[in-house]
Amino acid sequence: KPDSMSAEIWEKIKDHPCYSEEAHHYFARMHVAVAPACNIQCNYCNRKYDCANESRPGVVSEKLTPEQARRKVIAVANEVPQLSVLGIAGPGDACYDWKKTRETFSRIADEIPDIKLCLSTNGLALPDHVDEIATMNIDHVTITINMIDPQVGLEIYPWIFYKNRRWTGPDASKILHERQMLGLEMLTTRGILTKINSVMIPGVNDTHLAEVNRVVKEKGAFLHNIMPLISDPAHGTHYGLTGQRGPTHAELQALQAKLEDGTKLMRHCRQCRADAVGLLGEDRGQEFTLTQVPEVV
Ligand code: CLF
Ligand code: SF4
Repeated sequence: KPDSMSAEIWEKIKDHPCYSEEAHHYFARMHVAVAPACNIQCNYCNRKYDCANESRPGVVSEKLTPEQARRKVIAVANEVPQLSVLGIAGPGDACYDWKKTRETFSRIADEIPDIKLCLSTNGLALPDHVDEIATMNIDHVTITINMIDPQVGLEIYPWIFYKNRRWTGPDASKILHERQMLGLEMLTTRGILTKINSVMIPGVNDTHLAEVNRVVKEKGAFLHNIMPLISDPAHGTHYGLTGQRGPTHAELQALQAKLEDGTKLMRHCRQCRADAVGLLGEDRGQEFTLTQVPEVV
């Protein structure tokens, strides 16, 4: 345990492969793709594929019901002894269809009480569920924050769906930003560890991300994970069509170097699929598709 870290935080991260770089050599995570729908549109996303906020875009995950997810997690837990974390990270937003996320986590926690629960969200619906997140012992939440300035958001988010209507233009980004900040503050207050994911989009938010890093640090974020935009015209995303390129490895490293004094950076993210299984960088998802999982467990 690093000297500067409290015992309580160490307990939470020591076997979480994303929150602890050391842990990722020894502990595995799995994702269950129970969250198909999303309440916002990101220009780097194509809904037919996985949520690119946390997952590698351009792959389609098998969508599961909470009961199917329960079966799958039990099957994996029996085969993969390193399994320590269950995440819900797409293919859409894990907080939008909250009932499904909640039901999935509670069914699984009933049977495997020591598995750590983790979720990833764009943050729009997050403040509505923080109290339940706390009572359900979900100790790790990732919010994707790509901007803190709605003018920057204009180029990333064409619309959001909030309070029964669609919002566009600066209003959309302003509401999203306010909800993300509120959600982050609420999580911090309750001692839930937050990771911020930011998609680095050259010419759109790359220079702005230093400001994002500073603000999320102030608000108590534990880690900041800067993910390179993966833009492939074949994925049919807005950016793919406009020819927006992703950053080079050197550009990503240069940005990370500038942020050395800010929120601690995560540098070992592998941009997993929404149905990934195994150690980071190893994907055993195909060994555990529904047809391979026992009907009743
Ligand atoms: Fe999954 Fe995300 Fe939890 Fe990790 S992944 S929900 S925090 S358990 Fe990890 Fe994968 Fe990177 Fe995500 S390497 S894409 S950061
Ligand atoms: Fe796509 Fe995820 Fe953005 Fe929703 S939050 S539009 S699923 S990338």
